[in-house]
Amino acid sequence: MNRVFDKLTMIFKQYNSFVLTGHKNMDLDSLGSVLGMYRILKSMNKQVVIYMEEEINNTSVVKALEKLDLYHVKVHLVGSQEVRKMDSENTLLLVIDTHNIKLLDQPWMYEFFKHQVVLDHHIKLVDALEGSELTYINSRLSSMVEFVTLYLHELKINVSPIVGTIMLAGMEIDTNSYNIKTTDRTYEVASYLMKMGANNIDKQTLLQQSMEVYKRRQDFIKTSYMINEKMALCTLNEEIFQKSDLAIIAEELLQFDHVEAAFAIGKIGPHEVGISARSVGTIDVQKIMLALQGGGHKSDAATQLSNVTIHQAKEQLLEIINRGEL
Ligand SMILES: [Mn+2]
Repeated sequence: MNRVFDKLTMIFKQYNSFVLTGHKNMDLDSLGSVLGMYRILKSMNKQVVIYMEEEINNTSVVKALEKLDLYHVKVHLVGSQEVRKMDSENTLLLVIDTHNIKLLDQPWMYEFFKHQVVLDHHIKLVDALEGSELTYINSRLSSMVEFVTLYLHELKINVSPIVGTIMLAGMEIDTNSYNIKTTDRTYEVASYLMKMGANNIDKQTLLQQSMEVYKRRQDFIKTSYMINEKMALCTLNEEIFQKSDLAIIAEELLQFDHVEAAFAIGKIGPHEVGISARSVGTIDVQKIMLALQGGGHKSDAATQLSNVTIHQAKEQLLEIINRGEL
């Protein structure tokens, strides 16, 4: 990985102005890795801004931004209007934590800026974004926080304790508390973030959820059932949920005895049904989601189906599972 770091440093030296963006519906891994990269570029005396969605749905991200304020850590956040006014010829766009144009909150940005770098840890898509300067996709990384922390380490740059905390929380989210995609290096990165002052109390606050939301999710989890010896399923009602709700439910189902893979199905838009799939690693849920036009990782995948009911989505899922060839 050191060669990528050298390459990045070389590229960064050629620009003075940078825009950083994570993926749509930013999560803590996206935010944490963007903040870490912001720090690296700032230490190189660059002009850097972070693109931030107007409406932030992820409560952990909202809390993280409040914490930055509280600890007087200044980061330059901008909205899309400000980005449009930037020098598109001489600014480098850095896309972190996705390489899928559909997952950019403002896809036009990718065309707008003439120079781009794409860094991601999700399984590579056929139509991956091609950064003019560099595309680096490594699905063996637990998270983009892992990547950026290793880069910080390489450059001997520290982040402030609160940024370290946000980064640690991001890595925890992406690994489902060090249960998936976790390697010895992931723990080393966690240790390095702790050495920089990452704080477990703040981290817990960031990861905490509102009790109402929790109770509502638990109600659905109670209705979950095993669809075969190793797989659990939860189907939600007709309300519209966030994709992250589905992901959390699927993840929570993994804690139960015998569950090796779990699925949560629910409406995520007026005409869209989402399926979130998680596995402890023994069952390849990515294959199952791919068969439903989705994608992801072996232990962490999802799909979105249009113009189907929850019941139909469930039937499709069961049919693929029952075919048994996966
Ligand atoms: Mn991530």
